[in-house]
Amino acid sequence: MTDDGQQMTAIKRVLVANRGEIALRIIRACHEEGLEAVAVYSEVDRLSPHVRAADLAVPLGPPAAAQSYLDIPKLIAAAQGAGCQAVHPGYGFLSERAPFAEAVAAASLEFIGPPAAAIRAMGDKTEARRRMQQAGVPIVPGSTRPLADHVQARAEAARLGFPVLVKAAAGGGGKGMRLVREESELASAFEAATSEALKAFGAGEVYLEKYLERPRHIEIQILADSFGRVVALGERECSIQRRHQKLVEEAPSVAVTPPLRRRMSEAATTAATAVGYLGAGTIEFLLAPSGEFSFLEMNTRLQVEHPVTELVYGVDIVREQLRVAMGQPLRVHAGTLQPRGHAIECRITAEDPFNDFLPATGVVRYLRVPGGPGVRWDGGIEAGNEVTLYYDPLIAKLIVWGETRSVALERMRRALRELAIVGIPSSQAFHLRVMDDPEFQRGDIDVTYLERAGARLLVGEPPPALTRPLAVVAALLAEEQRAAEPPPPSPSDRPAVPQSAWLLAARREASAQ
Ligand code: MV4
Repeated sequence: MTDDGQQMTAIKRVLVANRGEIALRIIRACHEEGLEAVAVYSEVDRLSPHVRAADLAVPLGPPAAAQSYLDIPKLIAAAQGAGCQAVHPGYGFLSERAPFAEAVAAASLEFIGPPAAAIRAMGDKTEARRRMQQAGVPIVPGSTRPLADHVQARAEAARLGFPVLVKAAAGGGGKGMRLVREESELASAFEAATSEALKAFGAGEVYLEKYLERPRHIEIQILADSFGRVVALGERECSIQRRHQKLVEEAPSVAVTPPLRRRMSEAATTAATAVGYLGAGTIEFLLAPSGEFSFLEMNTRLQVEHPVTELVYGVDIVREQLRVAMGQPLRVHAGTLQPRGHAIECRITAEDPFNDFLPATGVVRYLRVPGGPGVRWDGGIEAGNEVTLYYDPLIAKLIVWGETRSVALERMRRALRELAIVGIPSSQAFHLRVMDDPEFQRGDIDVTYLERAGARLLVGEPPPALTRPLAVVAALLAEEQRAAEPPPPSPSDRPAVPQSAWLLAARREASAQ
């Protein structure tokens, strides 16, 4: 880009350096923005919807991520070979690797994301804390430099008071993190976190934070353009997590009042400005029960849960990313941004909630996607596709919008009941139980919610899994003969939850085994 923010080369074709639902999401945005999209795919993804949705598709080779979606030279070669002018990294994979952003720029391609310097500053958690402190953004009390040894750690912990968290400077997302409730545990936690961080990130530096009890995880979506405009699109409530994997997200949060939203938005735009941010980013905060919030980390990429913000703000975040990369101004105006209604997202994963969320593999034989008013399905696989252990277990994001939180909640229950996945276990039934949980319904949640509620949510019989071969065959045959389906039952014998005849047949088959 030139100094006045204008694009040197017009973008006509974008390489989407990702797979699955987010690749498809980005391809759709490209098409609406009048751009061509180029997909990349590993051998196991050749039949994926994102490949067929693209205008061109470049094979990357073996399924292992290191040899496909994480292979920087291969991706750069794909972009150049396909005549692209820009690269969108999506989330995960290379999206927050500064060397990738630099390699893209070095190949004279536009990186659809922030400058590498912003990725680097926020990737180093102690540097991020220093930068935020300097900018006046409240941070969790703790150290702003890595600690040299556990002697230093002991002094810092004495200053903060127990409990404290030992965190990896190169970390994020909970890896290399240790909770320390009393001084006697500190030295061993320091060593454990250091070696875990060294193994996971190749960098063993750790620092300390005061441990906040039962906070909410609230994050603010921001957008920044090359004309100096930074806007905040309100918050997402992301407290419903299991082992640092989010399962349900919503916008807005029941805990955020309009004045708190203004203060958090102000802090988030300040944070983005402080690192020279461009494009879409997210500032994560912990919100204490007292109402105090503090900076946790910044995600310098598009996030999985971006759709809930899109639905309540009426903004297409991916199209805004594309516009910013093309040197165009944001289409959103801070003065007019008001959340409208309520959105909830469930991450439907190929995991068995009744078996400790064991990742499931296999072929999705049949998929009935929910629809109707206020329902959005951001999926990346369809019937016939295989779910493998090479990548994350996300099947799709089911997102609903309603005028109020309770309308959205009822709509999610309805949509979850419409959904049918035959062939592999999924988190569907668990999501229904979360929606049915009185604590969730009251919005009485914090980051420990699933830890506390997990057992209660799993009591009772799991619904019969539609995964046994004969259940699959029954579903397929019945689907084929849909035309001959009997009418729904008459009022006198209507079951509590209406089901199609084939689904009932498949369930009978499954439970008969
Ligand atoms: C914390 C915290 C309490 N106090 N930091 C977990 C992952 C990483 N992103 C930061 N995490 C936490 N940091 C302080 N000082 C509690 C958590 C935490 C958490 C945060 C967000 C969402 C879910 C969580 C689950 C457990 C712990």
